[in-house]
Amino acid sequence: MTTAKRFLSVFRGEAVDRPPFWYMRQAGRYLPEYRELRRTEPDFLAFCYCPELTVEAALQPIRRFGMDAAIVFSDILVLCDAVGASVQFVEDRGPVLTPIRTRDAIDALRLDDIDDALSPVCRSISVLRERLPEDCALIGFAGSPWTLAVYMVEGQGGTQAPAARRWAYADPAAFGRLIELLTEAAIRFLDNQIRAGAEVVQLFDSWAGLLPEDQFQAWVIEPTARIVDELHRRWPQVPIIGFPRGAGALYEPFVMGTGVDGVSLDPTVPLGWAVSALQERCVVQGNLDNERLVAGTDLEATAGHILDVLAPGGMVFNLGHGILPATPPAHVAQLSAYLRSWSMT
Ligand code: 1CP
Repeated sequence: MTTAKRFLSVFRGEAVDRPPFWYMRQAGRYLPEYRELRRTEPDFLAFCYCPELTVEAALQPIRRFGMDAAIVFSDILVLCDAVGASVQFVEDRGPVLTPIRTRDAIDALRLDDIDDALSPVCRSISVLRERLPEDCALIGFAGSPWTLAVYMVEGQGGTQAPAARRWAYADPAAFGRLIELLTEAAIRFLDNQIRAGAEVVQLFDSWAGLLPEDQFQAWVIEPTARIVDELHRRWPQVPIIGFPRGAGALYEPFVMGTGVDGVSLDPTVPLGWAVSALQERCVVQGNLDNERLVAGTDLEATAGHILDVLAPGGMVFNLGHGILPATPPAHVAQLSAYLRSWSMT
């Protein structure tokens, strides 16, 4: 069995010899060869729009660790940039955007340019498809509308999103317009990525955990369901993985209400609960704590426990959130060797 088949087989409900694995943020700053490559283009957005560099960045972890899937190297915020929000990545501070707080500011955003603006990402996907080992699946991705709206309204990440949450209560029609625009943008972007060669797509909703139930329904479940419906209609064979990070008990309505084929579990989701509440409806992915991978303690015992509980019902092994810059590559190598040696029997 080839590993591309292994990754895609899981989503078809077929038996596999071992679960496929990849890691969120498997490319990036924890790898010395990435840091060296990044020095050639200090502007991170320009880096994201240069296929020659992004193809190399995406291949680096595959060469070292032999994951069952590569993810195109880009960032969720390229979609904000492409609709006309000004995005800058500031060294040691992260992304900075001009905050969007009025209906006029929303009306100034444009969908017309996104195909052209994001064509380097799709170009990277088609080159990657040629260069990846045949047995390695290729994942495309986009930020979910709620999480992108958080960055656009706040003008930065890493907050409790007070302005976005308040605006959503005060003027749901205007805020809903922003969500709608981002939903359309995500559909077009992911459709283009699949056309270019992405075999699986993941929607990152990194700030889903900030919302109470009714708001989660309106700004996470409904837009995600629209994206999933539209992509399933156009590409019925392409699995869609949702990642509503921090959603807690709302993971269950998320899976039921969106129709995703897979759901990525953050490290706080109890495994037994994931089996009984989620796994009957979709493939689960996760959920080793990324800080444990930095520490490197009990990696095999912890990964083994995740595999024992989740593998029988259909899983993709991953972390509960992205690899951190402080992660020693030797720990990633150790975990990957263990995952490759693990067997269902
Ligand atoms: O200096 C650098 O090299 C920039 C660091 C960096 C990298 C390597 C950023 C800035 N983004 C990325 C790549 C990236 N981002 C990938 C592709 C790499 C891979 O997976 O192998 C992906 C899938 C993302 C997704 C992403 N970007 C998310 C969703 C996942 C998550 O972590 O929750 C989010 C929230 C972002 C925003 C972002 N981009 C970069 C930073 C520092 C941040 C977080 C800022 C914050 O909110 O605090």
